[in-house]
Amino acid sequence: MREVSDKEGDGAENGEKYSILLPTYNEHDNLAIIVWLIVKYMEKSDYDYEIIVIDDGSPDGTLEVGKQLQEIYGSEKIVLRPRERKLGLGTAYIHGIKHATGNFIVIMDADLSHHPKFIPEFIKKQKSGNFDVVSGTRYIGTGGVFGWDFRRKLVSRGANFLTQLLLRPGASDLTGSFRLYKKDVLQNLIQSCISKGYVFQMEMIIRARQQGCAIGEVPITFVDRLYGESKLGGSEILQFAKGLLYLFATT
Ligand SMILES: Nc1nc2c(ncn2[C@@H]2O[C@H](COP(=O)(O)OP(=O)(O)OP(=O)(O)O)[C@@H](O)[C@H]2O)c(=O)[nH]1
Ligand SMILES: [Mg+2]
Repeated sequence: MREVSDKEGDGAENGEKYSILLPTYNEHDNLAIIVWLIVKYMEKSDYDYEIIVIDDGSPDGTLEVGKQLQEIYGSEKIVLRPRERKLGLGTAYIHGIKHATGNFIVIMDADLSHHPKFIPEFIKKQKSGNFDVVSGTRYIGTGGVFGWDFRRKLVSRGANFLTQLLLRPGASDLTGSFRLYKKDVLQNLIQSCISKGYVFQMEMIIRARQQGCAIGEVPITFVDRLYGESKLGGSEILQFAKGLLYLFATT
């Protein structure tokens, strides 16, 4: 029998395991910090977990950082599942899920925009209502965005607003990507999703609702990346608009 501990969580006793997927492309400066924070908050809560790093041949040596982290934390905790070259986020998730041994999957960015302190809150929320999906939201309660210029805020708000209007998805943050899923639910969802790029996260949550998933929300603060380059340009916005119309037409 396990000893009774004074830690906050009760995950390990329940046989729950959380696989945290970290897709990385040029996150050399961020990976060690994000992993350290995940370990800190997961250990504090006493949940069983693994961190799966899916690096797509980052030229900045992100994978080397991963290897060093594996030596520090062990290969049970840090699982490296690299791919040869940049193949995109959507397939990075699929690749990661294939190797996940947990019954829950946490998806988050590795660039410190998503703070690991919210993971235990996602888990508590999931338990509170046996939710299929728990989605971080910047748009209710204490949630918010830091470090974005007006243009980017406008794009994000606009995208959410338009989508709320057209699709009525019943979730407040559609374009965010910090979420917890039951593994089997996520596998089904990913298979039914067609879009690539920014619209992918939105399609996931909309299809989740469509398929009758129970969705819980947790307010998160989102902080713009400090290190590395942002890729939101005019072409992404256009792609998003196309994707939205596509979803509007097909769902
Ligand atoms: N494995 C893999 N990871 C990727 C790829 N593209 C992006 N990522 C990672 O996915 C996460 C989200 O990508 P970001 O570049 O932060 O996208 P964003 O948050 O929309 O944009 P910015 O933060 O403004 O650059 C980060 O951890 C990236 O390193 C890819 O093609 N393959
Ligand atoms: Mg980012």
